[in-house]
Amino acid sequence: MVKQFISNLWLDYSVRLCPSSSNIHHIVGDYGSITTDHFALRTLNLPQINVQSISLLLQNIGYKSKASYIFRKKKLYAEHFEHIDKKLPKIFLSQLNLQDCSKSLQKFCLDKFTKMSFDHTNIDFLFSGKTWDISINDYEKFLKESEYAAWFLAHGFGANHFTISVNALNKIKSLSELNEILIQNKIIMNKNGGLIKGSEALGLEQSSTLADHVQVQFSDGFFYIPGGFYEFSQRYKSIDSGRIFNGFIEASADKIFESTNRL
Ligand code: OOG
Ligand code: NI
Repeated sequence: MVKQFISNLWLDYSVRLCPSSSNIHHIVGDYGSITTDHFALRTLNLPQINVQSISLLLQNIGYKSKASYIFRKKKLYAEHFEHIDKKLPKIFLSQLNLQDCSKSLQKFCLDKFTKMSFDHTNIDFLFSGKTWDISINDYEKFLKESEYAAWFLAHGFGANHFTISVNALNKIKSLSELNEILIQNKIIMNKNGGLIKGSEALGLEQSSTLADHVQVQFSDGFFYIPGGFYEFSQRYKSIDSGRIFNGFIEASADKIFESTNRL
């Protein structure tokens, strides 16, 4: 059940949001086995679809919420989830706090979502894409206010990134070594906040590609906009506990979000 969900989510992400993921697998696969550290989901804090209601679905497949994160400037709230089977990927689930957004964005979302019904017995809605319509003008308008809002309203439900664990690549010693390989292969990386976000002392180093530009159907035609990206992470043992750090770092995550910014 949980494995089926993850493989369906991957299929949607790799086809619809991040077609370059197959090239990345081709490159990175030469250096060890590809293991997912985590993937990320985005949503809005409306009662039917907020972090709290999605977490119930995740609980049903064995995930537990482990920590929460706040991004004041971006108006986001997030939690990360871990599965009882530690081999399964962690999940980073965030929501846009609509109450902090403009009246016009609030109204647009309320009009679209309050009349929609989501089948909460079926976790498949987490990769159902966009079941509403939006014009390119509204997309551009909301993009000025919140890149996150525009991304979610254009793409809907699906993983915005998967993350390859550098720890699981037996032929790679460090994230910077992997970054070099990716850059040599002409992969375009997100340099906001530096190529590598975080540090060994913090327990986590991360880097990511810039999102692929993918074709999306708007109510008035097809347009290319940023879709999904790929992330790479290296986790370290904490000096205090001697255990590997499994959480996320707000300052780093803040920059990872920007991997879907338009160039
Ligand atoms: C999530 C960004 C944060 C991380 O690993 O810190 C994140 C997103 O872009 O939706 O995934
Ligand atoms: Ni991530």
